[in-house]
Amino acid sequence: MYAADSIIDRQDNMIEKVEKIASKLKAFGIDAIVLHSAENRRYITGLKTSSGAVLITAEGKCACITDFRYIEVLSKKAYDNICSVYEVPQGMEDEFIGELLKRYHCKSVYIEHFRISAQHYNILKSTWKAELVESNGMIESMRAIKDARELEYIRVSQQIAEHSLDQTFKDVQVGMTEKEVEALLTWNLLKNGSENGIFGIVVASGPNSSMPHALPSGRRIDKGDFLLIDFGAIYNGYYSDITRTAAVGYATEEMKKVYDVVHKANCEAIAALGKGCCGSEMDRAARDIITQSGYGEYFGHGLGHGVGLEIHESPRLSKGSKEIIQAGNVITVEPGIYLPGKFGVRIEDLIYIGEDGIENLTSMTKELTII
Ligand SMILES: [Mn+2]
Repeated sequence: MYAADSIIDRQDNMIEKVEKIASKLKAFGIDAIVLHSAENRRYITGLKTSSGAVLITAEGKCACITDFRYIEVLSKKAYDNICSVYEVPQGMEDEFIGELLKRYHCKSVYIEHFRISAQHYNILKSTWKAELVESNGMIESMRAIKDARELEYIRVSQQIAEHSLDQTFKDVQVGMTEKEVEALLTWNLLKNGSENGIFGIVVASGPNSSMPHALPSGRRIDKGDFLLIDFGAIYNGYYSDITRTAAVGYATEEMKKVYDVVHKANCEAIAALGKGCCGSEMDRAARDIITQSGYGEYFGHGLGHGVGLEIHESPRLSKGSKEIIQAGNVITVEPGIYLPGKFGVRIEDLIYIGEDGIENLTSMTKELTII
C-alpha cells in the first residue's frame, strides 16, 4: 500500500548535498572524499547498489562509478551538471577512481576507514597516488540530521511497520511457532510496501523474551507468554524501528508489574528528551526508574540509537555516550527489563527531535495489550 513508485529515489536535493560536502572538504583542507559504503552511496545517488563508489571533490565535482547492472537506472536520472556517471567493470572501480583523482589533481582524499576492510585499505594505498585520510564519519554526521524528505520516508516506514505489526498481532494464535509469526510479519511488511532486506526480526515468546535479540525459534506460543516483537520496515532506503511486548491470553501480577516499570521508563525518557541533551543523560533518565524499582541489573543494553539509512546509526543513547542530541535526529527510546528464565519486556518508540520540541513518530498503543 505504501510501496515506493520508483526503484530510484529522485534525490531532488542532490546538488545541495554535494555542495555541502564540497564546502566541508574545503574547510578541512582535503581535496576529495570517496564513498565505498552502500548506505553512503545510496545517500548521494538514491539507488541501492551492491558495489561501486562515489567521488566528490572540494571543487564540487561528483562522479558516480557503477557497473553494468546499475548503469541503466543511474544514467536515466537527471544527473546532468551534478554528477558524471561512469560504467566501470566490477573490480576495476578503484583503479578508475585513481585516474580520476589524478585528473582532478587531488592530493589528499578522505576514505571511509571504518567501513572498508584492511585488505581494501591496502589496495587503495597501493593504487592511488593521493594521501589517504580517515573521514571520521563526515557523511554519517550529516546523515544524523534528517531533512524534511528523509523524515517523511521514516514516517512512512514507521506507518508500514505499525500497520504490519497490528495485522500480525491479530493473526497470532496459541500454538503458532515464533518462526511462523516472523513469516506472517514479513509477509505483512512486504505486502504493505516495505523494501526487502529487513534486519533481523526479533520474535521472542515466554522465556525466550528475556534474551533481548533472540532469533525466532520453533518454540510454540502459549497462554501466559509475553510475546516480544522488535523490527522495522524500510521505505526508500529508510528504516523504522518499533518494539511491542504483548501478553498472550493473560498476564500475571509479576508480568504487569515489570511491564509498568518499563512503560514508565519509556514515557519518562521521552518526556525528558530534546535537542541539547546528552546521550548518556537520556539513558540515565530511563535507567534511574528501572533501578529504583529494583530491576537495574536486568536492563543491560543502551536506551536507544539513531535510525535512518541504517538501523543503528548516530547518535547513540547509552551509559557512556557523549553525543549531543540535535534537532533533526531520529532516535529510538527502548528501555527493557529481562528476567532470565522467566520473561522480558521492551517498549520501543521512534522519536523525531524538532527545533521546538519532539514528535513521537510511533502511534501504536504502548499500554499492556492482551492478544
Ligand atoms: Mn532499536
